[in-house]
Amino acid sequence: MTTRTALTTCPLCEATCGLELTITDDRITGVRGDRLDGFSGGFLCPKGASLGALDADPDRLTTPMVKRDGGHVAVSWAEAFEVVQRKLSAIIAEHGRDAVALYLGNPMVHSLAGGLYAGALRRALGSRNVFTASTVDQMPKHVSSGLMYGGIYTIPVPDVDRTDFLLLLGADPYTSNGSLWTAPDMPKRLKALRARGGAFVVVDPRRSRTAAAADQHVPITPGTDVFLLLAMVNELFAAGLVDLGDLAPHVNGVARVRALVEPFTPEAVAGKCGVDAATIRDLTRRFATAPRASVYGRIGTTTVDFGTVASWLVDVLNALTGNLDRPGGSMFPLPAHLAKGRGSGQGFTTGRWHSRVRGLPEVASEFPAVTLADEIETPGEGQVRALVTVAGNPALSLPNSARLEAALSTVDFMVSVDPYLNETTRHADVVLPPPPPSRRPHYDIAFLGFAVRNVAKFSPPVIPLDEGAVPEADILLRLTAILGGADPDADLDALADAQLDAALAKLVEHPKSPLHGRDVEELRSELVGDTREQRLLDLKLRTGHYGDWFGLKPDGLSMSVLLANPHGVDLGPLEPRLPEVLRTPSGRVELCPDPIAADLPRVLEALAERPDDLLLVGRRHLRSNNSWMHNVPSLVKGKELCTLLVNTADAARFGLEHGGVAQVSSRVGKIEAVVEVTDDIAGGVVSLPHGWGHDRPGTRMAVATAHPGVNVNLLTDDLRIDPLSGTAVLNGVRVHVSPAAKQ
Ligand SMILES: Nc1nc2c(c(=O)[nH]1)N[C@H]1C(S)=C(S)[C@@H](COP(=O)(O)OP(=O)(O)OC[C@H]3O[C@@H](n4cnc5c(=O)[nH]c(N)nc54)[C@H](O)[C@@H]3O)O[C@H]1N2
Ligand SMILES: Nc1nc2c(c(=O)[nH]1)N[C@H]1C(S)=C(S)[C@@H](COP(=O)(O)OP(=O)(O)OC[C@H]3O[C@@H](n4cnc5c(=O)[nH]c(N)nc54)[C@H](O)[C@@H]3O)O[C@H]1N2
Ligand code: SF4
Ligand SMILES: [Mo]
Repeated sequence: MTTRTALTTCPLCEATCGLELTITDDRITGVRGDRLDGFSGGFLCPKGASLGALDADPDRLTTPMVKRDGGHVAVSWAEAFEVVQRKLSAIIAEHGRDAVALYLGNPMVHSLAGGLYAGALRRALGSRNVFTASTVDQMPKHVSSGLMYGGIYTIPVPDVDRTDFLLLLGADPYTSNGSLWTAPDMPKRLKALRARGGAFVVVDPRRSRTAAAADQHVPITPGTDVFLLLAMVNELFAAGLVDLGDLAPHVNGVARVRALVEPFTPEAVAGKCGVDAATIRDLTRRFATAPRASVYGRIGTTTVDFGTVASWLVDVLNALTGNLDRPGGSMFPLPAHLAKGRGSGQGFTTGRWHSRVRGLPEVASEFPAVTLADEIETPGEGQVRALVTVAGNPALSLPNSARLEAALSTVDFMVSVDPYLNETTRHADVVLPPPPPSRRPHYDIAFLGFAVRNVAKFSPPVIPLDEGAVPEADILLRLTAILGGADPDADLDALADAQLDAALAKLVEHPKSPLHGRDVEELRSELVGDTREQRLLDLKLRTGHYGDWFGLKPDGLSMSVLLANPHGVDLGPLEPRLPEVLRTPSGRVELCPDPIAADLPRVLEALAERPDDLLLVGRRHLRSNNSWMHNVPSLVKGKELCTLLVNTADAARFGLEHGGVAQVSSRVGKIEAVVEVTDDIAGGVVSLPHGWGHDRPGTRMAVATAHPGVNVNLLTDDLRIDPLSGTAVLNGVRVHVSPAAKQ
């Protein structure tokens, strides 16, 4: 038995914590926060602490599986890829590329392989039927950023370490550890904000852990943040609090915004959102007069009826108070794998094509996930007959999941890249399992772009790949090759080199590039790394903003520098990036984009509608991670996590008892859930977490099956979306509750 320690980066959420692992032989036997990681400072949450158990989960698949006689059996990789190639190419040959749909799930953005190779997979597939978890999550923020700044990833993050006043809407970072806002140890950062005399306020229908720690908790009617934010902007103008400061020369559309928000006075919205006019005025004044302030909205502001308008208003408030792009406000990170921009560009549009069945617009080259079932169910030319899922569990994570599951069981062929046989992959004809976290490298392509400091860190695999295992990068590349028409055993090195060469060719051919005129093959030979992922990342690092440009900037960043600094490299605090970061045709921030202005009449109409009697919202738990970590015993033991939160008065009104069982019904379905009576939730609101419902046959997750919980997405409605982004309405779902009939 040999024991050693190794450093890694936790890939489980957006916080990117550094971990120090104890490794005994080929198992993780201990996990501690890495105190020398300058960014995370030793922080560790229960999910990170259970990385060893997750990594060694006996239910994790170690070989590909194919469906035979209704069950799944292990096969070799060669056989699995041969089946995939044969089936997919036949379907494409007969029905065209749109007949194959792709669903990319959340862990794709937490893996280096996904960050580097998912794009090529999408392109090789060449189908319009691409779906991702973004349209049950953050797509409204991409759309508002695309329209305002020209780039969908140009999302400002609260500069939490330097701000004086933070307004958080529909987010519970004490539990989620932040989202589109990478800041490990959020509790410590928020405490530090208060300790230096600042304040933070939480708007949430539930007294979340973050709300409980805040200076002020403002309960709100679900789905109505848009009205609160409109009234705050209205009040900024009315009270003469608008002051763009240094931002003014970079912003178009202020007068138009003023006209648009005119009807939404604090008095006009108070009844609708359940926040009184005096509180709205007070919040606005404190926000506008704080030396440095930032407003941030997350799940409770995106997965709602007016998600895009609310996401836009968040940035409008920051801009009108001069807090956009300044220290202590909301700022644009500059990660190491990217270069600076040029200050203008093509801008962003949606609806370049539309979905076949519901005619929904394409957004960021994908369709709303809510319409995947439509496209599978509806016959005709272009019908989806095959499905590729990568790191997704749509059977639990998409609205109206009963309908979706029924649709999944009808596709002609389905292949899933996933380590588990779960609610989704049980439908797959072929399952291709990636190696566990300990066997793969990590550099956070997605979330370092939303980090509150510019940092860079590469973590090599801490345990060598098991005999016969295939790295996820290779699984994705091989699928890419197959979809591109290659044999199932095509040479991946050639494919990966071609990708590197294409990227290098752009640089050597560009007259303004420092690498202009250099030799592609020679540059490729200088790339450092044991794997193709690492070498591709090296290319991005060396040609990024801080890069060494292949020796032209000897002090610059490269894979070699990151390998020599396993606790990470600090690249400094966020710096103002306007106008360089912009890609709008005007070269300015478009504060009032036309598509958003065009959605305002819908908001005004909704203002007049009567509030609903009872609305369902979601929540997250520190020990749970969407749908897929319920197979780790330490994370599910103890008190039941999947409960229906009901306010005391509502419990009396509906005849519900603490610990009893309620029946909850909506337009699309009916479930039964254990009741937790608490005044942490506002009257007229009930809450159920998502990701549960592990009671389906044909899965292989023993622990999860013993703690099934119920699937809230049997209640959420696939017909309700935010039209600008196609994002599902998962919060503010109309429901009825009653005591369940006694068994
Ligand atoms: N009602 C309701 N529904 C929601 C939400 C909500 O708040 N309320 N939240 C939504 C949000 S924000 C999100 S992001 C989505 C998530 O939706 P999805 O991305 O569809 O689902 P996850 O639960 O994240 O499941 C991830 C899948 O990836 C697999 N996996 C884990 N690690 C890896 C890996 O390294 N490689 C591969 N290939 N696979 C891996 C897991 O086994 C699992 O099957 O759910 C959404 N659904
Ligand atoms: N522990 C843990 N961490 C996670 C995840 C997880 O499942 N577990 N999932 C990860 C993922 S994929 C994501 S996207 C992020 C999400 O990160 P967050 O958005 O911070 O996540 P939530 O904890 O769902 O917080 C949403 C809050 O919005 C409130 N809410 C619901 N409806 C409304 C509304 O209409 N208005 C307002 N103002 N509030 C509302 C809910 O009560 C809840 O407290 O978390 C990530 N981190
Ligand atoms: S907060 Fe997120 S990144 Fe940090 S240990 Fe927990 S799961 Fe991992
Ligand atoms: Mo998410």
